[in-house]
Amino acid sequence: MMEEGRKGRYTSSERRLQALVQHLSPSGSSLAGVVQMEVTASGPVGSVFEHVEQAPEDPILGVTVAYNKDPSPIKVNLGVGAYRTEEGKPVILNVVRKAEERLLADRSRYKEYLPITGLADFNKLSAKLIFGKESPALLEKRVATAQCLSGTGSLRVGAEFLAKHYFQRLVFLPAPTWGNHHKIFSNGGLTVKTYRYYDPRTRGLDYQGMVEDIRAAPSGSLILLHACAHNPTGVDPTPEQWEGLRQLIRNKRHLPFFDSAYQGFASGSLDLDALAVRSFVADGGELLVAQSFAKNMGLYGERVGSLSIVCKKEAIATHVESQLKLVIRPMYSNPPIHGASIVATILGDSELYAEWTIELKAMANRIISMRHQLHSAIQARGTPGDWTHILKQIGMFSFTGLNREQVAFMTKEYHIYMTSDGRISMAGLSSKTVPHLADAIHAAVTGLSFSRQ
Ligand code: PLA
Repeated sequence: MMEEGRKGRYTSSERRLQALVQHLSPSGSSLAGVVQMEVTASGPVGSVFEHVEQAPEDPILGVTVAYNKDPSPIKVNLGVGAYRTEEGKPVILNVVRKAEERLLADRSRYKEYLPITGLADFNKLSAKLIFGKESPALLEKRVATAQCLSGTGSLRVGAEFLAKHYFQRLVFLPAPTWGNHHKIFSNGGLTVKTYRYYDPRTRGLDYQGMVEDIRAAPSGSLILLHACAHNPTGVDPTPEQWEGLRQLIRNKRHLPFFDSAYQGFASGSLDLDALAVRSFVADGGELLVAQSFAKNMGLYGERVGSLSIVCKKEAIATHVESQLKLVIRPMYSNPPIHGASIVATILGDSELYAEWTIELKAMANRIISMRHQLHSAIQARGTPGDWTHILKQIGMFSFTGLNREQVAFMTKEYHIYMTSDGRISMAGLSSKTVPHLADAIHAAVTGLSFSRQ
């Protein structure tokens, strides 16, 4: 009764604030006093978001934010892994243009909602690309595939599905790994741990450490593996090491989750880059794969990718797919249509497919040639240290070994932007910018101010 009486004396904005205070401090010692102090005739004083702190920029995408603010004409962005031409320009593949022209000309197409799991043709073709035409899992129809929002969205949907339906909540990530993995998996409801992966002394794989950690993980753990072109290190297991890992993971009854963000970018061959995944499918065991078409088709902003879950039987895959829909529907309802239509057009047409593989190989080759040019330029300057890892590393990135201070120096003095762990995107480099980068590396390593001309 007394509450009712008090309520009647407050204006609606006072009541809203009262509800907020109640929400923030349910025990609300002197509620009426607080409300009176905080409210004026014109409404509440200050912002209800006053306590919200400034968040740091993303460690990778924030590099581009800083780069964009720099007015220097010599600046170079080697932060995010985005392919650039020799002229330093972003590129749209010719096959993508052709596919888009076809889509535009086809008047029978609509912009209706896609089903929750996306474009059916895209899903079939995407799964075929990673598993191979003759894949037993595909022939036996025991793969559930959902089109998701690029690689990130596919990982996130996979994480949430596992948190809901898998008995083990532990996911082991390589140390180091793509920084976003940690947040994707913990936000998806899993507990994140790491396994040893990279040895800074050898600048290679710590295979022994990796095996020990995966062996020591509780049976049934989720093991996140980069299908190829490990980010950020550029270090992949050899085929023999993959075989050892496969046996270990299967013996321990762990569940592998592959992140395939660079198929075709490592070797230039789509099939070679899928070998690790295919070897795990060939043994008949279960696994998950997140695919991205951001890099290999240059469809970064189209957000096109897929999650495939390989199951033991067709009926199980059907159930799994039905549950994926329950994860996706309240998250973003259904995926966008345009990017998936481009990919389906290219993968479904033998001529376009053949042309794509040529363009993809050209991108991979340009990256490899940047490795050689950078290595030679560093050699030519007599920079101390062994730089052969620049040649040996695979994929879009080079994990240079430069430390945080050296990176900060290169950004400040040479306007070269890269992630603070010393990773550089080789795909952002060109013949014109290689000498500038080599000068900066030389200066950072020797502590000298090398000529910038
Ligand atoms: N997985 C790995 C290993 C990646 O490196 C990236 C992208 C993704 C997934 C996700 O890509 P997508 O969602 O765009 O398909 N890594 C980039 C970009 C290229 C980024 O950080 O978002 C990178 O610079 O590391």
